[in-house]
Amino acid sequence: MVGFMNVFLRIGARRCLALNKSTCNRTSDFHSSAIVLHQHAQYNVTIGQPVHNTHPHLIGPAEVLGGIPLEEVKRRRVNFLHILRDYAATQAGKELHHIVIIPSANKKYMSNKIPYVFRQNTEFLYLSGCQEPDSVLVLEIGGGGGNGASKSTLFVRPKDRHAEMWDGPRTGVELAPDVYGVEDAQDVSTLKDYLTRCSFAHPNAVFWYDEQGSDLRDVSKAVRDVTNGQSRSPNELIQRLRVIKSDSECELMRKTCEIASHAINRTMAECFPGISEHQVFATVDYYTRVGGASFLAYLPVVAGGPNATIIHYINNNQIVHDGELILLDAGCEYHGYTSDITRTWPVDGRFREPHRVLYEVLLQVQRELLDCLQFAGGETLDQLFDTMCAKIGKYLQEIKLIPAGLSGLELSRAAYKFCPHHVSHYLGMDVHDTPLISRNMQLQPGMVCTVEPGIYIPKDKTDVPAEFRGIGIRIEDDVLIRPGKEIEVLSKDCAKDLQAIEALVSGRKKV
Ligand SMILES: [Mn+2]
Repeated sequence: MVGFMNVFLRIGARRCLALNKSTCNRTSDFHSSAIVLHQHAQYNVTIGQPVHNTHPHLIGPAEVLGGIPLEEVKRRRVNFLHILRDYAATQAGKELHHIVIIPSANKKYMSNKIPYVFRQNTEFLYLSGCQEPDSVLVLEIGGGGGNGASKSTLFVRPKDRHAEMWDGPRTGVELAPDVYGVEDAQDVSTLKDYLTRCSFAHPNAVFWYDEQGSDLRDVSKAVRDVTNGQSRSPNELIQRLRVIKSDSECELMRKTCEIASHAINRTMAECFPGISEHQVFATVDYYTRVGGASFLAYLPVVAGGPNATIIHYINNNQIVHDGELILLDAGCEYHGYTSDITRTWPVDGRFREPHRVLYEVLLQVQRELLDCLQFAGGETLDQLFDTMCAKIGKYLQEIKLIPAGLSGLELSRAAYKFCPHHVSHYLGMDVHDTPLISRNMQLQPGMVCTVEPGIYIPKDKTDVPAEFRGIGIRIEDDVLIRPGKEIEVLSKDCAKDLQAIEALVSGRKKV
């Protein structure tokens, strides 16, 4: 079958060359993409990012990014323009032309000519599938009562033999329409001229551009010059799409959570009294990458003993002693999708009494919160937060860490002092995903969120018994909301209950 496809593609490629070239390039169905990419693989041309021909172990056939078909990215653009049209229809001047300019990220440097790991701008990657820096996606819809034509143009860096010798291949203007399924591609240096022509052709056009979030200064300046500073960010509209994950995105979320869960299990199993937080960091980093992740999704929190009471502790340079807990908050990025998991365990594999008491309370709260997503009390993330405060309040009263007399809002306020952060955020391509989507929004199938209650008791909190001071615990899982109020705990493989953790860390159970 594969052989047959190759022959078919080779013949197809020749026929394609014989046709009018622009017609061929602009036919953006899967077959023409495969033909053109195949043709270039034959001539040993490489694209500016992994594609199926050059990296079949990473990118499947018909995919533009690992796990994401090109057709899906094209559909995202169509869906975004629908959202924009619907939005425009509710506004004055609904006949207007809309021009949306979405910049890529640029390379960032740690010191002279030494780059940081490149990470693409999420909104740009979501709508273009393009991993290259210094590129811009321009999406347009015409006026005409919301039924006007639409167009997608990708502005990319041109081919440049010298630059490519140093920094690797670029896709270039000619191949970009086939690789990314856009209608047109242009040299990024011509963007300003293009926008100027648009503004002449449509004097009342509405320009959408997120200047604050843009790394591309030249593009920001061009947009400002052309629009007189009159542009508005499209990100909220894009995030309305991004917050609901497609089936392929859910599959990637499953995988990234699975990789991180197993990496954290192995990290627990390799712990011993006297280990440094730094070594725990290295261990979880190692196992996520070996598991297939690109890198950790954020600087992990590796906090031994009382360091765990500092919520964003990232120094990760202390020794963890016998009898102390370790809090590890880590997640990875797999084909652009992130996990975010926290576990807390005794470094020597045995929960001491105050640790056990607090851990059982928090685990009970965390389990009940997962149920709330399915039944009641977790209709929105903000509601889940209120529920968390009430539940932590109730259970901490039971173990006498909060005065018995408190109730209602007073009790929740007292609980908030033990857990001064939100219980959840959306999760996806970014760790704190779709931040412009309110946490007051009704949860819907396809959303992914974290559930992460914690209890933190600083060493100097003198109004609780001494044995509880200096303890910080958080338990965080990643959850996919499914149809019919079902949930799928994506991080379910990560050891969580007391016995499982003790068995794993003490070596009684092998990973
Ligand atoms: Mn989180």
